[in-house]
Amino acid sequence: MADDWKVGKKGKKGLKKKDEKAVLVGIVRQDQTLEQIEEYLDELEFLALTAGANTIKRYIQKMSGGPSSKTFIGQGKADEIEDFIKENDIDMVIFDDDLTGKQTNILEKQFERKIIDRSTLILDIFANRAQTAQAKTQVELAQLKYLLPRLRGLWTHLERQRGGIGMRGPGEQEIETDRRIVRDKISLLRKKLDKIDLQSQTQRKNRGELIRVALVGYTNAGKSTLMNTLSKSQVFAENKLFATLDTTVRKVVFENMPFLLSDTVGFIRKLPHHLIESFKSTLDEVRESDILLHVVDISHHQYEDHINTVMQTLKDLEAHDKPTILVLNKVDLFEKRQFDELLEEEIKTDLRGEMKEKLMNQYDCEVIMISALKKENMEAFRALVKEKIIAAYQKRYPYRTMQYY
Ligand SMILES: Nc1nc2c(ncn2[C@@H]2O[C@H](COP(=O)(O)OP(=O)(O)O)[C@@H](O)[C@H]2O)c(=O)[nH]1
Ligand SMILES: [Mg+2]
Repeated sequence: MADDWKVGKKGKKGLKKKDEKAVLVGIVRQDQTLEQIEEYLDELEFLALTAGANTIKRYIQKMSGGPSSKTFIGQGKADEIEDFIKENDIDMVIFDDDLTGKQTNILEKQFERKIIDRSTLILDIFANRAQTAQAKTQVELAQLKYLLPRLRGLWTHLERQRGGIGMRGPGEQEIETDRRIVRDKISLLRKKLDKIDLQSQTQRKNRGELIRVALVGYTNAGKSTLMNTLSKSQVFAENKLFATLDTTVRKVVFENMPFLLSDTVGFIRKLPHHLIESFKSTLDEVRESDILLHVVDISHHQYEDHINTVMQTLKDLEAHDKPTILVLNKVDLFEKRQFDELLEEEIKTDLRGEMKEKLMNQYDCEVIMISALKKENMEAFRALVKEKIIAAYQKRYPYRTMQYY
């Protein structure tokens, strides 16, 4: 059918096969609610879509005793999923949690389909999005680190496939050889990264005395859009997860006051820790900044969860003690969804105020509502950022006459 084919992006790759079909699988643990898992799967579906897969069906399994070490979801559920994917021509099964090598093998063998877990999916998206040598090396390093502890399980799988009389699968020795190859590659990539890091360190040092402001936030919150609005530069912004991997830094001037603004990769719940480790140098931009603008998609019903994930990740990076403005973005969307059209302006203002107050107390930082896309409340936002920058200059150069304001 002609409909099965569409022209690939910009025609570069010629014809692209129709998007792949996926089913999603999540488990509800003892301390979790079904609702929570549904929301997690919403996010997983968005991740799958970003990677090019359409979700056909979701499976949620209650596992009060924790996941099964063999099939993760239990044999009964696995059989049910097997029937569905074989009847419906599904290409892959995506799990919201990370699987062990052993679980992956067992499931792959039963389903005869690609088995993908959350980390693999995120790593795959990152691999596709990486543009610079630095990002590419960082992703490859994370992928190999993820693979290393799973090699044994994967080998067992190969062993079984090859198995037969007189065919003893690979022994410890061969697994060890493979491990060594992966380890060698890891150390090679590390060296390569160190070299690149050194270059970017020098670059950062050369930026001189300007105050550095970093945009941080959950993926898709609107960081790149805000960067574009503030600096009039064209950073790639898209309604997809992880549109931006590489750090972009721009010099911005607010009424004679210059500063550096950086936009970088966003965070997400359960971001594979190897990825954070590998992206440490990209995230140095965040760690070395003077002020954080924590951008939040206020129209997302899980925005508080998002704020907490970002704050935890900042803590992991040891970047949580900086002056921070919580930027509640997409206020246009939020109000379209939450406010009745006929609501009086005064009441709207009150409701906005209440929300701001609540978050201010909850997170103990400045809060402002904006729409980066519709450019709403940008004047107040600029004034607030300017105030923070002046404070940062004063703190850094207490005895100097300021030339900036
Ligand atoms: N309605 C609305 N959409 C926005 C706003 N800011 C960003 N977006 C959209 O949200 C999506 C993600 O934005 P992006 O800047 O790429 O997010 P990032 O991942 O944080 O860099 C894009 O489709 C933007 O157009 C806003 O204030 N209002
Ligand atoms: Mg972005």
